[in-house]
Formats: sequence, C-alpha cells, structure tokens
Amino acid sequence: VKTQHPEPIIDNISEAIRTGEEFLVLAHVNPDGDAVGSLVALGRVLAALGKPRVLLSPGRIPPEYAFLVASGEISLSLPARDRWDTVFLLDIPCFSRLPSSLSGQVPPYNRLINIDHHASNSISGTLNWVDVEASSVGEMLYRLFERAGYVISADVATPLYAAILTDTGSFRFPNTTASALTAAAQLIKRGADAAGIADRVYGSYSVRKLRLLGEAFKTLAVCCSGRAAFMWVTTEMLQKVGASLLETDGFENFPRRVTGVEVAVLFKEQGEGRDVKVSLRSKKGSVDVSRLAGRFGGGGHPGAAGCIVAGPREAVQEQVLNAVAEALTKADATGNAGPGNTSPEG
Ligand SMILES: [Mn+2]
Repeated sequence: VKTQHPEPIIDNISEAIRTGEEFLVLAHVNPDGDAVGSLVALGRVLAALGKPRVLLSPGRIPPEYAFLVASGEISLSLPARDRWDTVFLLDIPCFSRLPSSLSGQVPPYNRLINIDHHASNSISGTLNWVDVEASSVGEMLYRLFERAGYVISADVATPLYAAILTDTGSFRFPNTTASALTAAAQLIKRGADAAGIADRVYGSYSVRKLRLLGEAFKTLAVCCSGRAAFMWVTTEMLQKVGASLLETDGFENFPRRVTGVEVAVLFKEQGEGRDVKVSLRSKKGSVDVSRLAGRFGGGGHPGAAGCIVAGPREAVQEQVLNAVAEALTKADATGNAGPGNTSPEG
C-alpha cells in the first residue's frame, strides 16, 4: 500500500464534492490556459459524478484554448438562483479577478471553495486550498481527483495537461517541479496527447497574430544596463494587422528571452490613449514582480505579475521602467534571490 501524506484540506474538498448538491464553478477573468483547463476539467468530473453544475464563462476564451471547451459547456450568464449550494473559485486570488459578469461579487452560497496557487490569494472561503508550490491549479486538481479516486478520463486529462503545460511556460519556468512533471506524466497515461495539445496551444498561431508579433518586435528594447527588456502592443498595431488584444496571449514571454535580462515587461495598450496593461516577468528571481505590480494596484506571482496603469503611453513606460530600475537596484543591495513562480499572472 502506497503511503500518502495526510492532506485534510484535499479530503475536505472531495467530501464537499460528494455531498454538494449544485455547483457553480468560476475561473479568473482574461482566462489563460490554467483558468480554462481547470474550469473545464472540474466541470467534467462533476458531470461524471452526476452533479448539477454551471461553469460560468470567465470572459472571451483565447483562440489557442478554444479546443479545450466543448460547445455549450460554458454558460455566458449566470442562471437565476437565490443561493448556490457550492461555489468553486479556481486560480482566482482576489474578487477583482472574478468573471466580469459578476461585478466583483460572488453570488450567495452555502459553501465557497477557494483553490489557487497565488501567494497573494486574499480570499477567505469556507474551504481554502492555496498551494504556492503548485505549478498550476491544473496540477492541484489532478492531485485532488487522484486522491479522491475519481476517474480521470482523456477529456479530463487533456484540459489538466494543458493547464500545467501553459502555466509552466511549456515546462521551462522555475515552477517546472517534479510534482508538475509527475502530474503531466500521469495525465499522458490517462489519455492527454502531449504533442497534440502543444501543437494546438503553440503551433496554431494565425498569420495575423504572427504579423502583430512582428510589429511588437519592432519596439523591443533593453534598458537598466541590459537587465530589463520591454515591448509594446499598441492600438495602431492591432488596427494595422486587423488583430485584437485576445491575440496577444503569450507575447510577454518574448522580451523574457533576451540574454541577461532579469525583468521583462510587456505593455499592452487597451485602446487608443487608454489604460495600459503591463505584464511583468522575473527571470532569475532577483526581483519579486508581484511587489512591483502591487505598487500599481496589480498583483500575481513573484515571477509573473501584472497591473493596469492609466495612460498615456510615454508616462506609463516611464513610471514602470523607473520602478523596475529601482527594484533592480534594491535587489543588488539586498542580494535578494529566490526561485520564484514564473507562471502566468493567472
Ligand atoms: Mn494559474
């Protein structure tokens, strides 16, 4: 008999699934692969258990993750209920990241179950399972399903594998742990097609998206003596190639690839002269970018974070790059380092 560590929180969650009558499952707005994959996988396990459930749309699904979702599987609006029996929050560190259709509020519930891997998680549910060591919520759900003895069919293994694949940046970021790879290996055994999923996620860019990337690359620059790199996606670029902001998913990984860079920044203008979404990545763990993002009202993980800064562009760039420079100087002074979780800010 394999000895398992006692994990009371996981057992409490599986008990809540067993006894729950009706479930509402939520994942964060601007969904990434972990949000979409976790949402769909939990929905399918609840379906296999014969549990009534609603998966509320976290917002428009980026095209590279659309293959994970079956038609009609996600509800665009919340059906009317006085009260939900059990509400799941997946990969949601704070109420401001709830699907925007909820206007920052969880509808009335009997039980709120919070499953996340963000260190910044500030939600106090009925049951809270926040594992900052986990690569992704997908990995956590794999552990939950395995421990609870639920059947992990190929249609559950596929979205969970996609969640782990994308939150580890294709098994490249420091959160690529033995535990993440073990989960991924087990999911392949359960029918996840690793090459097929990677091809759908990374090998299916539209020509438009690649042209937009080309435009963005023209703005790639380094600063802070080569220790930081940044890149822009502007409204003009989107108009020029006929693309939308949805097609910029994954762009934040490119400035991160520059040799010697410790902090990478992607600026995405949210409309002409409007707010700018800033994605921050820390490459070597010298800077905790969740703190940097926090200075602008955002958040995330030490290795991957984001914030929204009010335009215009020049001012945003100056403020953010000044903060990056300060953080690098501070890192030199304190010798701060750590592995850091560089999964996407979701
Ligand atoms: Mn995640």
